[in-house]
Amino acid sequence: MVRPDLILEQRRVASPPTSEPQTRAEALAIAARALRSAEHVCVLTGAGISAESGVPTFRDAQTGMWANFSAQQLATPQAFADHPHRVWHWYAARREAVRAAQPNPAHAALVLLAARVSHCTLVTQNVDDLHQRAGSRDVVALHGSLMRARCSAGCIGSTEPDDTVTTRAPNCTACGALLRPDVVWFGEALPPQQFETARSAAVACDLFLSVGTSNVVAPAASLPWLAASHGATVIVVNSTMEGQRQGPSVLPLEGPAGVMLPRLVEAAFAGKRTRQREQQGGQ
Ligand code: BJW
Repeated sequence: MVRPDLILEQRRVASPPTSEPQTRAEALAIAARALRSAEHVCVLTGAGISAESGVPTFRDAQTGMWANFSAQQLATPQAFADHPHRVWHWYAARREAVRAAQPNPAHAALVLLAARVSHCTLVTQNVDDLHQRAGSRDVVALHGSLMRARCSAGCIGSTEPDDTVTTRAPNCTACGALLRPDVVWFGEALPPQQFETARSAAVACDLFLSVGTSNVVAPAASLPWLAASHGATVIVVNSTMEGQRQGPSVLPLEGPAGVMLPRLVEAAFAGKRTRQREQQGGQ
């Protein structure tokens, strides 16, 4: 039988942490070294990356007319079955908030990162479109899109919702059933191809970067540990490390993503040419 520890030894590991970093500056320097030497980076983002754009995180307490509901109660097939118009209205209000928001420096730092490393896979649990608007390409969206709708009876594919009336779920133009947000609710399966891409990237990467996620929702939450079990270093960027898993392969970077990510990318790649320039042999 092949010993798993020997398999891990054979993998190229991106400068794993050697000792517990003492200060934030030290943690940043160690993480930057790991990032600079990585060949394949897999990034997993959550709601925290959009917080500094003014988009509430999923587990933030709701405000205004939604204050009596929790997001966990509204994001379920049962909630839509029981109160489709209430659920539609909540999603329409969130679409409006996202349309008014702009990508922040954390989204921009990931665009820069993708240009600096040989291979970067960006996986998001977010349903906003801020990564795409920042300029990230080939975003692997595990939980669907807030900006799209589909027939609740499954007869048509994804469509852009008409938000002229936001308080009632519209009917499908093909079969008359209600349209629903094109997102993945609790108890629903993730898009299989997207999840397979994310899983393969977690297995293959030498550095996994987890940003702004509470890491509690399966199966996305398994990705960092899948990466770690295949020898990758895991950098966790979060405004708080409370509730985040620790371990010998984990480098915690505590602070707002909009501050920590640009610093990390700058520290890792200061003076290093972009991949495009390297390929062109440019100056
Ligand atoms: C900052 C910051 C700053 C703040 N800088 N950081 C028991 C009962 C029922 C179900 C289950 C159960 N046990 C397990 C399950 C399965 C379930 C699950 O995991 N539930 C857990 C809650 C326990 N999972 C599922 O149901 C999934 N499906 C599934 O398992 O299917 C099986 C199946 C197979 C085959 C056939 C059928 C079924 C589906 C999960 C779908 C999740 N969907 C949602 C809603 C999307 C639509 C919408 O947005 O309305 O996705 S839930 C919600 O959580 C949303 C998010 O993408 C996801 C993750 O949240 P995220 O991004 O981590 O946000 P927060 O708010 O939790 O955290 C923010 C973080 O940012 C915090 O850590 C802050 O500290 C940090 N932060 N500001 C950096 N400035």
